[in-house]
Amino acid sequence: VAILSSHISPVSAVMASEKEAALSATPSDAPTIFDKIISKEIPSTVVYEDDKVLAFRDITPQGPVHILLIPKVRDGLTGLSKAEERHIDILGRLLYTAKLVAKQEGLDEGFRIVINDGPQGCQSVYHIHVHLIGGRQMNWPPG
Ligand code: TR5
Repeated sequence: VAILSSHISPVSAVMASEKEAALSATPSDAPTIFDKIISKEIPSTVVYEDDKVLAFRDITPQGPVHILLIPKVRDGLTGLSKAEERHIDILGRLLYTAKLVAKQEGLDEGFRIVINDGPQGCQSVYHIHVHLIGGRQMNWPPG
């Protein structure tokens, strides 16, 4: 436990501040930082890209591998709770791409997929995104 907690303490500190940010984030359909990442106005480490999906490394990784997968066109999908039937294809594509990227990243022992939704789900960026986290043992239940 001592080894574990000393290993995760910096991550916990980041998680605490991210959580505070998320709790204070107001659901909104205003443009987000991800628009600037899609347009490459703000640099990111892209690990996968096609005409519909962009996958890039999270700036505050919660594991050795932490990648965000987003639709290039938000189309009202600020979060999963806003999903409509027209979003079924992109939702499937995000998950399928997460599997491809997990393979590409060598996460052969498993990984965690997370979609935070709304203030109670700790969502901080209102452009739907799938977190792909791996490279360490995950715990359950999540915090
Ligand atoms: O809390 P939710 O589920 O909304 O996840 C938002 C994620 O976006 C968090 O894990 C953040 O660390 C991540 N994030 C935020 C920014 C950012 C980023 N990932 C990559 N690059 C980023 N830039 C350049 N700027 C951010 N504000």
